[in-house]
Amino acid sequence: MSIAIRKLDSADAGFRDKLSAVLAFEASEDEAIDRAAAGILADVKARGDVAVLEYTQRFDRVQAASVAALEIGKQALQTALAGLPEARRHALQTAADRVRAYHERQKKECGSDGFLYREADGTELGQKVTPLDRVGIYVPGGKAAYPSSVLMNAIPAKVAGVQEVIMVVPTPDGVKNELVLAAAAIAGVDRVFTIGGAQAVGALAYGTATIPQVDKIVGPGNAYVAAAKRRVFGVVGIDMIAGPSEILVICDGATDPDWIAMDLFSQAEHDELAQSILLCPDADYIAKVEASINRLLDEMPRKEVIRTSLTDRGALVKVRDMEEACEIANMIAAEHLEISAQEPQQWADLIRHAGAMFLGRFSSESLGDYCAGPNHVLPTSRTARFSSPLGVYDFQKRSSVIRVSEEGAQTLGRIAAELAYGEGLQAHARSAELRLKK
Ligand code: HSO
Ligand code: ZN
Repeated sequence: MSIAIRKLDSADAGFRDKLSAVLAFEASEDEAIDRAAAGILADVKARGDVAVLEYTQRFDRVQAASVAALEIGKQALQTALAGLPEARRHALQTAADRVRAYHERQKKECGSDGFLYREADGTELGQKVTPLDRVGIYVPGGKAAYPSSVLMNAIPAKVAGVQEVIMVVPTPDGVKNELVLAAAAIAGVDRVFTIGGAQAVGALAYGTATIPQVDKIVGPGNAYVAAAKRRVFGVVGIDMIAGPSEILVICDGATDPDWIAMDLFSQAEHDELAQSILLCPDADYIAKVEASINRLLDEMPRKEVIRTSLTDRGALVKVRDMEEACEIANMIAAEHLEISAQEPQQWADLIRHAGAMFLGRFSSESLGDYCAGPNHVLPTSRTARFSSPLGVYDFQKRSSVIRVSEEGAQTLGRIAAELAYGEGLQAHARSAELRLKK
C-alpha cells in the first residue's frame, strides 16, 4: 500500500495557507490531565515519600517498602554498563566522549568565565557565572526511553559544573532499561530513582524526606509530566516543553533519493505526530523520493508509525529555487534542518531559524541524534525562532557584580537620587545621598 503523502507547490494559489495548515500543531493542553497532575503535585508536596510510594504502586505497579528502596545505587549502574555487549558499550562511550568534547568547547566559547571591567573612577562592573547546585533529569520509561537522551541531558549539566545530577525514570512493572542505566553511569549521573510521572516531578520540585529538592528539571516526558513541569515552573527552573520531533530537508535534487527518504523516516518513526517535510526545486527528483518512500516503507519495523506521521503531517514541497527553500525554512523554523546540497554553506548563510543545521549530503540528522556531539534536545514547534538547543548555559546562571568606588558613588549617587525623587522613593534617594561627600 503506497503512502498518500501530501504534495505542495509554492507556485500554487493558496500555498502559504496550505503550508500553515500542515505546520499547525497545538500542544493539547488537556484540562483533565492538567487537573490530575495538579492533584498529584499537591499530594506529593503535602505527603512526600508516602505519596510517591502510593503513586508508584498505582501507576507503575511497583511496590516498595520505602522510596530509598527505589534508588538504584552507583554499583548497579556500573554493573549495567559492564553487562552491555562490547560493541554497544563502545558506541555509548564514544558518543558520550564526543558529546562531552562538544559541550566543553561550548563552555569555553560561551562566556562561562563571566567578566569584570573597571571604569576610570575605579568602579568595577561585571558578571559572575555559577553552575546550578542540583538538577533533576526526567527520563521517560517505555517506548520513548532513549539512552542517547540521558547523555544529552546529563553531560552538559556535568560540564557546566552541576554538583548533583538526579535522574528519575519510571520502571513500569519493575522492568529496567539496562542501556538507560549504562548511559547514566557513563554520563556521571549521581543518583537514580525509579519513579516517574507527575509524582517524580513533584518530588524533585518540592523535595521529600528521601529525594532532594533540585533547582531545575530537564528532560522530556508524557502529557502528565509536561503538565507537571509547567506547574512547578517558578519553584524550580525547567528546560522546555518539547513537542514531537521534526525534520525539514532542503535538497538540490542531486542526493541519492533513498538517503532523503530514510532521513524523512528517521524522524517520522519517533511518533505519529512527528513531522517530516522535503523542500526541493526539482519536481522529477521529488517523484523519485516519493518512489523511494513507497519502496522502503515496507522494510521498516515501525512502518505504521511512519505511515501515519507522513500521511498526517508530512509534505513534499516543490519550490521555485533554493533561495525560496531557505525563505520557507525560516518560516517553518524546524527543529532539525538538513541542507542536502552541493555547496550547502551559501544556503546555510540564509538560514536564521533552525534548532540544528545539518550541512551537506553526508550529514544525516541521525548522526546528530546520537554522536556528532551537539545536543539533540532542540526547540520544536517553531520555537527555534526564539530559543536554542539545550546546552551548558542552561545549567548555569549569572549574577551581576557591582563594586562602586568612593569617587564613583559621587557621580552615581547624584543620578540615582534624582531619579529616586522622580519615582517618589525617598529611602532610595537618601541611601545614595548619604554616601556623597559633605
Ligand atoms: N530526534 C530526537 C532525539 C532522538 N533520536 C533520540 C533518536 N533517539 C529529538 O531530537
Ligand atoms: Zn531522532
